[in-house]
Amino acid sequence: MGEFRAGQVALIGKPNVGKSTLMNAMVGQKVSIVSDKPQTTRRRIVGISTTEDYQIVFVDTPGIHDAHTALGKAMNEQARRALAEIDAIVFVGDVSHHPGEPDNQIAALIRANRKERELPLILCLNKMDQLKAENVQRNVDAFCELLGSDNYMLTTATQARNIDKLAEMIVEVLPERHPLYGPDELTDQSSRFMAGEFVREKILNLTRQEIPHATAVTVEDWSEEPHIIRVRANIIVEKPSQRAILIGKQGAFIKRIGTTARQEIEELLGKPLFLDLHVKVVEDWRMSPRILHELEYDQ
Ligand SMILES: Nc1nc2c(ncn2[C@@H]2O[C@H](COP(=O)(O)OP(=O)(O)O)[C@@H](O)[C@H]2O)c(=O)[nH]1
Ligand SMILES: [Mg+2]
Repeated sequence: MGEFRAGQVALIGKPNVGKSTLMNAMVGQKVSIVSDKPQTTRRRIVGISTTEDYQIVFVDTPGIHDAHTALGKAMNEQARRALAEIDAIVFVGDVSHHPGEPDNQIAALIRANRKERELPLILCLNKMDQLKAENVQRNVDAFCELLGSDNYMLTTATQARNIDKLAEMIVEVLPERHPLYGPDELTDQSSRFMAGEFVREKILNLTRQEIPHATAVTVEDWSEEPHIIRVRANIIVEKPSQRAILIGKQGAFIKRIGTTARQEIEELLGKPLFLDLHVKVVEDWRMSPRILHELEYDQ
């Protein structure tokens, strides 16, 4: 057996290809929230997979996209910064489709970055479960050509298929090094931040297009008592009409959000939780550097 290997790996790919799902499968627990809405991941999230032989630190980045708002700018900045500190790049693509324009843009960014620094590149061709047999060769070849590498693995992140094989490919290119995090650490996010994210995930998954982009969650109070954790959080929206939708008839909708989020946060923390949710209207919060700072989206 060789020396211990450890390093940071950036997951790069257009929105919705399964980067967060892949990271959670690698870590073995949900550390990055998942939805079918683009731009779910708003800040850099770290997920850690440690065995006796290696530690892979995955960096799940917000996708690069047009920055019209302060939130968009902060997300792009984080994606770029993530690239500066890493030991390898895992490009994630949706192999059930032929690569399109967003993939081209990301490939160009990766090519430019590798010109400055020869970083190892691994292609994770995900959503293999939705890949039609007659398209396999065509799509796989197109991704390999686009990225200039045939170092790829076909995966189904939702079923953890070939995740172990992908991990082996990653470990092969990591430097021999001591672990960067303790053996039990799964993420560098605070429990407080994760609790807010879980609430946001439920909103993303229970509402339609307009609401998700207009929503943020801030944790206002966090007190740990011997047998229970008490949390008060604000759900921030941009308009009174959005507030009305989230609250629902006689508070039924927000109750549903609270119940499903609470169960997941309790699982994460291993302790009962009292979750007190409020909905607040803050016009144009996505333009406000102060609120983005409060949300930790600029860190
Ligand atoms: N069919 C299928 N769906 C997947 C797979 N991986 C992720 N998804 C789904 O794709 C959507 C986006 O996933 P997410 O991890 O949030 O993508 P991200 O934006 O790249 O982080 C979610 O609805 C996932 O459940 C996969 O391997 N197969
Ligand atoms: Mg994501």
